[in-house]
Amino acid sequence: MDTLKQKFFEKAMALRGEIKTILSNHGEEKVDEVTLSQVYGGARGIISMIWEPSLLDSMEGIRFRGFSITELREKLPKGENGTEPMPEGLFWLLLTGEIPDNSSVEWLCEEWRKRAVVPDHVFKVLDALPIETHAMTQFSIGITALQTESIFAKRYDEGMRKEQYWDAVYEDTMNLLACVPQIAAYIYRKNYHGGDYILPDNNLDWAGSFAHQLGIKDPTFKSLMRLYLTIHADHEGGNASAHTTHLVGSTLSDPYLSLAAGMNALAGPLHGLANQEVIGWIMDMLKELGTEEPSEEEIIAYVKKTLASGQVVPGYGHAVLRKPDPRFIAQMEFAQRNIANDPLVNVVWKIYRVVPPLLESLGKVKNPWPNVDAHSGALLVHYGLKEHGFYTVLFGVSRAIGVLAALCWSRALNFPLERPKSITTDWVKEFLAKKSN
Ligand code: CMX
Repeated sequence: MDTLKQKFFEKAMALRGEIKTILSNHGEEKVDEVTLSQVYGGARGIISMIWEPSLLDSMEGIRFRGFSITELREKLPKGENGTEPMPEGLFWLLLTGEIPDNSSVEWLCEEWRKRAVVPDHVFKVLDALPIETHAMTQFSIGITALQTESIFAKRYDEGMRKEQYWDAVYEDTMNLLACVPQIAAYIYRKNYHGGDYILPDNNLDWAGSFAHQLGIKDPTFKSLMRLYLTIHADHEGGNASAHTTHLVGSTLSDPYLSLAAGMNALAGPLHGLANQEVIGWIMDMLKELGTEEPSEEEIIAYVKKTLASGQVVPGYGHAVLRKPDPRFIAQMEFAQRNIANDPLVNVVWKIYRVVPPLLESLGKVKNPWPNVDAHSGALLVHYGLKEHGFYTVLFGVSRAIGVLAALCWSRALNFPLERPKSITTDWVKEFLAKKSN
């Protein structure tokens, strides 16, 4: 058994024991009260799931195994030119709760290189799709086509025992994470570069090789990809892509099908697709205003127009956060350090100055601050990745790390089929009538 798998197994078995004790001593303890507004309002804030890898605080933002993004940027092993953390290190952390050393990350890097074998039929399936198929649809189909390789599905068919589920999910997770960058890059090169594919570079780390396969040569873009693929990975379990992967995984659908389902959720404009929407919205604004350097007044007028037409301002607001997203701030710091004079980046910063007070003035928006999607597009455009329709796939490559690490934990902890209770409005009426009698 490899070291990571061994470490994960030991931690998971220890936690399984702790959970057993907690439940036998405190299983009837209440952790939450639920209101009708929450039941009708998208289950906001209802505690209903265990998600070991990360926890979101509405004011502080995400903590991965207790570490903030700022701490991770300091503590995780860094990529080639030493500025940004390597996503491999984050995966190790999410799976074990420990910050890995350089040699552990090098091992993981090599392991994913070895496992990065995408069978030909996956590319054939992608090639068969009409070119106008959205990149996220292609990504989901590519992952689904790769499901032929699922060790979990194969072993389940052969009668695998429940205690062994975690092992098969770990193997599928490692293979999937090794392969998703190649599928994503294939889609990018097929859609936008006439099928001029670039093979992985085995001298590079996971994010560096992905940047190379996309065909963007600037070495700083590799650093950006390390940062990007680290910060988008996980945002606790209740967000739509994480929750969907978790739900589908709980049926013992294998990790390939579970991840594909999660990616379908990420493809929604209120979730991951917002990164595409943001840059489209900014470009439309610049076109309409006829300038690359709009004034704050011009931006305010455009935002008002967006709101008046019944649209949301993409990249702003959040279901949980109530402060500027630390993932936005991390990207802003990256831009300040590397491309502070870029006109589009400066537009993003101007929007950041004017949008929060405008949203606040509506009196209904709970969080007027930017989320992760408000900044990423401008960074990508700067380095030449201008095809907005691909942006959510980048998010998806990163999100795979978090949701698959959590899936390993869910099976190792023997979590059951997820099956919350739903009710009807008639049920609510009867409930209220009984209460008032
Ligand atoms: N622009 C305009 N109105 C907004 C808004 C925004 N950015 N954010 C919230 N609102 C509105 C909502 O549409 C809602 O209006 P109605 O009551 O008329 O329906 C009201 O404010 C209250 O919403 P909320 O409780 O503040 O926000 P929700 O938890 O319901 O929704 C989110 C959160 C992210 C869907 C919402 O803020 C939004 O649509 N933002 C823009 C899209 C976006 O950036 N999504 C990406 C989120 C991050 C991610 O998952 O990747």
